Amino acid sequence: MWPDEFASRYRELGYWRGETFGGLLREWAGRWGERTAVIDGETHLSYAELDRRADRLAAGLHGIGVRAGDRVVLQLPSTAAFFDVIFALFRLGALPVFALPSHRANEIGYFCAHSEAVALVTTDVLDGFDHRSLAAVAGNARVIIAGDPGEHTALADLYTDPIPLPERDPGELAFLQLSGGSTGRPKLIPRTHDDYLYSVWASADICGLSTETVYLCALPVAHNYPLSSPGVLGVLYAGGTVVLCPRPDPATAFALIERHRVTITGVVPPIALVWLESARRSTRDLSSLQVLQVGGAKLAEEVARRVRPTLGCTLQQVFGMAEGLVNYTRLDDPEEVVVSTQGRPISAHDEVLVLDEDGNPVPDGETGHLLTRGPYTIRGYWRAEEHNARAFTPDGFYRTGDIVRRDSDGYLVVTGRAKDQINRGGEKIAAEEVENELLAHPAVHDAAVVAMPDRYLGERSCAFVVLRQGVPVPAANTLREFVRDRGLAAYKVPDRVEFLDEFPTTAVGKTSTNDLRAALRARLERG
Ligand code: OOB
Repeated sequence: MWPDEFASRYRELGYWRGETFGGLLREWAGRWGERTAVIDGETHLSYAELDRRADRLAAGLHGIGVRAGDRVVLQLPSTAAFFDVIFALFRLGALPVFALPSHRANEIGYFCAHSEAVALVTTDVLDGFDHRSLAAVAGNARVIIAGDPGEHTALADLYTDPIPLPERDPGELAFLQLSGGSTGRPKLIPRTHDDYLYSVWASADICGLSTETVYLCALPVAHNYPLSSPGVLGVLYAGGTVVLCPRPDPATAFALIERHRVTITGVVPPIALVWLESARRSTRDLSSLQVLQVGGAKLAEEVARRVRPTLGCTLQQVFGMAEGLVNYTRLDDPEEVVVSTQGRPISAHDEVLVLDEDGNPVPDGETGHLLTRGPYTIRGYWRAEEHNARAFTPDGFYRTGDIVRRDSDGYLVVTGRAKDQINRGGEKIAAEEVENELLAHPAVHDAAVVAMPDRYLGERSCAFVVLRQGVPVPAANTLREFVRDRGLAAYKVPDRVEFLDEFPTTAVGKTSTNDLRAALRARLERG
């Protein structure tokens, strides 16, 4: 949490407005009552209905023992139920832990255990996977299912007559987000009402949202980007309409854009690429679209240049992180800035440092490590003291692990990454987490996971493996299956597995991932 002097400054500046999510929904319902807040298929929910549903579900969750400060692991796709649950929890003061639909037993089990969750809210069957099976790893958490509950508690049965609940304190935690991570398990990111809401309303301003906004939520809603940059929460703040999109393929997304006259949406670079290809052949009317946001991973300049000519809308690059700092190109920036930079910070009080290897600031225009501190960037992960000592400087700057260049106007260009992470089309993979799973295989002596360049996703993952002596050699696919069977999300399963007799080492004897990446490049070039 922020030191007092910073907290008071952010309040005095008017960034932290003393609002809470639960309180705001009440205000919105008063102001925009019957306007449509959320569209999920044929279901249209007004602001007033959202407010009533949150009250009824809060009462039901209270009835089964969910209390202020409790953690609830939440794994829902982009559906209306997601909104009911988050606002019900906000009203109770209980903290959602935002898991993604692609997470499996490994991740969900860890989130439940580490957060000491009292409940796991998930769905029934999605993309062929039965999420009810995750009950096996929920530990003491009560399992609540949106959909057919099987032997578990049905979310639908929890809506009951509202009970009086005390207002929450804007300075307290609202929820826990997940970090993309670079070391071991994903870290939990504690966000308060005050700090997160600042990023939400300031983003809504920057993106020009209003009651006329129709936002297509094309990415999984629980991720920080579609949630708050400006995302669904920004749209609700502005009194607009959120259209939920079950899948981001062009057929599904374009049909929704046409039907609901969508004005703005946000995607990751691989989806932007597919949309640009399809838009040329599509007969859908996409003329309502004013802004296409692209972020989560680096957008190639060549692709960026195609957005306006192909879709006839403004591109907005978004370079953000669940830990806080979000950069946007502005809607009135010159095209050159929009296509060639990843934007500048939301706030005049986002402090940005670009440092060389020795920790000294580099001049504008030169690349260095990005560190940041500010009114909506956390000062530490949740219950991770040891890791925090490395991930944050003593004076509270977050080491993002990104390598950037800053120009004289404060715009950032992301040029690389210092963290052991693979950015697979916006989905982040911590190398160490996958290495640990590979190391559990009896034939594996050592493992190192690195990024390999990919035309479509930007990066894919490659696992280098040294086998134990004298064991039968497993097939690459056997190792991939092994990791999957250990309950790791599919996007973390190595795309490629390479066997080596030993790992190249650095001068001090550590595995040299640089050499591994070079070896991989050479192999890929040879074909
Ligand atoms: C967003 O959040 P996370 O937490 O999944 O990932 C953050 C990391 C950044 O540190 C950076 O390495 C990478 O993702 N990243 C980008 C990027 N946007 C994110 N790298 C290059 N260019 C970009 N435009 O990904 C996120 C959170 C809020 C808004 C947007 C994205």
